[in-house]
Amino acid sequence: MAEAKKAGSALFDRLDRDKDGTLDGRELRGRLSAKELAAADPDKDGTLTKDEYLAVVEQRFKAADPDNDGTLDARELRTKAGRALVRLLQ
Ligand SMILES: [Ca+2]
Ligand SMILES: [Ca+2]
Ligand SMILES: [Ca+2]
Repeated sequence: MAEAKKAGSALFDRLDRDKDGTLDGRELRGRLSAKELAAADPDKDGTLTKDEYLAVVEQRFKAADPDNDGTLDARELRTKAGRALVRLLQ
């Protein structure tokens, strides 16, 4: 989980091309659908702060980790939830 968040944090900085501290739909480049973006954006400003983005990473990580041991093994990464997390981190 710590690694997933570190990767998410580094990716966030890379995707935030205008360095305003948020990601808009364009900067996310298809990583989240419009619907997923809306669900991840509680303040409804159409952009994700790093906290909002990492909350999605955490949510997907938990969904992909049914045995709750805080790590994802190869099998867990191949599940639908695991692949959804990987999509978000690359
Ligand atoms: Ca930005
Ligand atoms: Ca927001
Ligand atoms: Ca696990």
